[in-house]
Amino acid sequence: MSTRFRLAKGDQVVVLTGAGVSAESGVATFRGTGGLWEGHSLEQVATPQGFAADPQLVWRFYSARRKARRTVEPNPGHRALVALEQAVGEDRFCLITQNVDGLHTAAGSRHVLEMHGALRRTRCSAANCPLEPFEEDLLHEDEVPMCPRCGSPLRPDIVWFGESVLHDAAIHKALLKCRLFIAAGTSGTVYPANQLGSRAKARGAATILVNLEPIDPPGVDPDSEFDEFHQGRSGEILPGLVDQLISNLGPKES
Ligand code: BJW
Repeated sequence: MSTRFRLAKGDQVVVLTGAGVSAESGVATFRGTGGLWEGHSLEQVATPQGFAADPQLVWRFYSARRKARRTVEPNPGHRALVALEQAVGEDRFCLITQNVDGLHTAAGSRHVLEMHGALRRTRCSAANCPLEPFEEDLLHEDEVPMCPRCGSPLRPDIVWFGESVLHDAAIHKALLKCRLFIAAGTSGTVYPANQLGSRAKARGAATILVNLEPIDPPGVDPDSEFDEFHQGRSGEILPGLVDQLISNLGPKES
């Protein structure tokens, strides 16, 4: 399926990605059969209360994710988004990702906002501790690491339910002048990421959804925030979509 949208030079493009974009790299998605939540209670592993109750269980969950991350590589979907950024320019492109796997940066994307944190970072669980989040790839399967500054348990630098997402101000700024918004590989179940499409649309952006399953698609759901739906695997759809956008890139609008 081709897109009816055309970009002009200078247009601001915002892309939101979710777990589906990393699925073809071999990273499990969250919901549904075989998803990361299967066999885990999300209250136990993805809330600050779950961490307070059993930090070792949470570290075991994220250590398994860190270990799995070591063996995966970016896929054609990630690489297509690198090409799109290079074509429109880093200053006109913003890639907002809910993914914590770092695969967009590994692929070569530069303007990336990881709104749900990063698997490769650890931070102190105490709110007022001066320790900065730091990068590490250690597994903590059998011990809970402690903060060298205040002695509180260290935790993965991941945004759990009930916590504020990262880069809120930068996300807001990117949406202000957005002309094209593409959401890819996300179930749209988690706030506030699931509001970004309608926020972009309210600012006049054209909106495209790329997803394996239909999520309130345009034409079926009259209230859909998306103007266009491309159903399929992002690793197969995004390269073609990006090719079209790049080859039809028009002159700067006056
Ligand atoms: C493919 C594909 C392929 C597959 N190609 N597609 C009541 C109480 C407390 C809070 C709330 C509440 N009601 C609402 C809230 C707010 C809450 C929320 O949204 N909850 C809902 C679930 C009900 N949100 C928050 O708490 C957020 N903070 C916040 O709102 O702060 C203000 C606030 C605080 C308190 C109260 C109210 C407001 C923070 C959200 C943090 C989310 N964190 C997680 C887990 C940690 C990360 C980790 O461990 O890795 O982030 S949740 C999990 O879901 C993860 C993901 O980033 C996120 C989104 O999932 P995603 O990416 O969409 O994946 P899936 O699996 O759902 O979907 C994959 C899709 O891909 C599917 O559709 C497939 O079809 C598709 N697909 N293969 C293309 N090859």
